[in-house]
Amino acid sequence: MLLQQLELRRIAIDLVTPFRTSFGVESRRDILLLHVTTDQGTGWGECVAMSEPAYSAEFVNGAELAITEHFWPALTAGGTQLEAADVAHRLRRFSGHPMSKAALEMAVLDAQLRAEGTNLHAYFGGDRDRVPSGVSVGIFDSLDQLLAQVQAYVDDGYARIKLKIEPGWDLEPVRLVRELIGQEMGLQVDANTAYGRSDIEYLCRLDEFDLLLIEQPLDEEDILGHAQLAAASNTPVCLDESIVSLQTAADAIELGAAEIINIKHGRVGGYLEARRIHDLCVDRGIPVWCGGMVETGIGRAANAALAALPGFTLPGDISASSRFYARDIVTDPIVVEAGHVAVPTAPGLGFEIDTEFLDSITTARMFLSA
Ligand code: SMG
Ligand code: MG
Repeated sequence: MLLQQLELRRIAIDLVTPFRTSFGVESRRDILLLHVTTDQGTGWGECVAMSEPAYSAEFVNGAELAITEHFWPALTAGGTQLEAADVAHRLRRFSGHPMSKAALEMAVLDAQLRAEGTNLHAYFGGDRDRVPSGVSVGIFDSLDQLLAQVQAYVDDGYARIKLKIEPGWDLEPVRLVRELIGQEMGLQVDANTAYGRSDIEYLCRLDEFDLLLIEQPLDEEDILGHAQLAAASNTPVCLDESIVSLQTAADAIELGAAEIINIKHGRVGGYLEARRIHDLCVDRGIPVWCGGMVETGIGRAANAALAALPGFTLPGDISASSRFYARDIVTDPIVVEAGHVAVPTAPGLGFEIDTEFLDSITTARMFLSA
């Protein structure tokens, strides 16, 4: 395909309820969408960078700059033909910014699949037409509020619960939620790097709650600390923030720091690298699951297609669009039925844009030509 134009579109979209994690609280998202025009049609990508550089070093204003000043010029230089599989290679000399690179690859991939009359589910070759849906539950001001929210998600039919934890909000919330949902339902926790190596003994006290996993308790760089926790605790240690590439995944597994991996395309630079990490984990016997970055229907559709691959043996953070948004920017938002979401089969990444609503929440548009 020949790239012709890139539209960068910023949208402002309210969350149905504030989402609090150990690194901050968000009530409204400022999202960068990409719409690429090629000689064979157009495609959409969603950049998962947040407003602040807190989950990772990337943030939405920085992503826009990286794409406009560096990545789009590099992709279009020379006007040569390219496919989605070439994007990461062409951007390889630039360090960092995986979410910005991933968004570009995603837009090109959407255009390519639409042009070929196929979709991401077929492209990946996932063997399921629906995937189990888990929900990520933020930190609350009170335990009563938490329990009411968890009960509502259980009533919505979610297949497993993930609780955000931080020092001061860990053993007690987990104990009460385990009591509420019973022993059978899948329960896991995510600390988003809020603990240190000196907390390893304390974190082992989570073992009594029979959790599916503990996600990223320590710093992104603290691979050794995660290996020490994995050796000390019965709860499987899962890495999120630490896994930024196929190489870091391979090393963390080898070092005993990753007993489970959360795969997010944005964190690793694209869906194609995400797929390679899946394949590696299948080879090494490491279970994976699909993470979420509070995506709109664009990213949610693509995540469901990724999660249909056979190595995704744990429920993903692929909740219904309504978990975060009263109205989605696609006409066919992800819904949860009997604890599962259907893998989209619409052309491309698997969604159609609700243009009228999208326009109504658009705050800025910029057009770059090749
Ligand atoms: O999309 O369901 C979702 C969000 C899942 O908790 C979630 N994501 O660390 O896994 C994680 C967080 C990162 C984003 S929190 C603002
Ligand atoms: Mg996480």
